[in-house]
Amino acid sequence: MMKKKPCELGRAGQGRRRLLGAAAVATVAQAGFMRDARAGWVSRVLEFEARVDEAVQRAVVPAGARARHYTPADISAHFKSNGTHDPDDAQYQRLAGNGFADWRLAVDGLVDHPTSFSLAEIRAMPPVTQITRHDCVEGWSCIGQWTGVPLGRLLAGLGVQKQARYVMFFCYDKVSSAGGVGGIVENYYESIDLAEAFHPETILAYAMNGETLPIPHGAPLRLRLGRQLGYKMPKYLKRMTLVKDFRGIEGGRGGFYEDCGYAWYAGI
Ligand SMILES: Nc1nc2c(c(=O)[nH]1)N[C@H]1C(S)=C(S)[C@@H](COP(=O)(O)O)O[C@H]1N2
Ligand SMILES: [Mo]
Repeated sequence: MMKKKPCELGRAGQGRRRLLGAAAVATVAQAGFMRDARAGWVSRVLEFEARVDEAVQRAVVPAGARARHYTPADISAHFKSNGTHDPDDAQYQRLAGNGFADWRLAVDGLVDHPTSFSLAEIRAMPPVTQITRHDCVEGWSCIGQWTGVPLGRLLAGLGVQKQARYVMFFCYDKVSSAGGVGGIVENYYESIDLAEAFHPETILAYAMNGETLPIPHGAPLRLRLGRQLGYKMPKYLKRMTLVKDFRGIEGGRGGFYEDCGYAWYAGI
């Protein structure tokens, strides 16, 4: 019998998380102002801050750096589900009702060969399995084992075009900002750059702790990254698009949490 630990509050990084939280509150206030006043310069300043944050983090964590890997004994007995637990979406519920046999992941945008993949096709690709820690911006961490296909391997066959800079992910669930800051209601979405997309620890996961990915954790497919916070890992994937710029998409900041004021680069 494997000894399993509960998820932990805090751990290393709790102080930083609290700081991040405070910064996020400040940024949310700024973002609210930005929306109301449509002040172009504020938006430019915020974008500059985001770029500086990313540059500083990338200097500290080299692009090829790996996440810490754990052993089966470290796996959390109960892995918290956060955000959406079961998308309230008719199409998703139909797909789930049929064990996701008809689900397909569309891939389009700046690729030579736009296509879509069934779950069976994704499961037939050479898998990787890794035991890593999930850190939520709210201050809790859980350790889990994920199995899936490296995103880079999947993209490599599609002919990613030179102008492409980001992979955008669109999900089945609708979410809204807690305090209604800026009145944001969106389908969950996220974005990562190509360096992150081609990192070997960046996987599209369909299994967790040796079992089919459960609905609370994003069935049938979710993104897993080694070195960023939980909100950068969209669940309930529907479509991926390669773009050179995400400013014209949804709230324009590259993701739902970002549109609510959190950093685009959420390095751990
Ligand atoms: N589609 C979607 N993806 C999502 C979320 C969500 O609400 N919807 N929540 C995010 C947040 S904040 C976290 S911490 C993780 C939670 O993943 P888990 O439910 O497997 O713990 O998913 C992220 N991805
Ligand atoms: Mo999170």
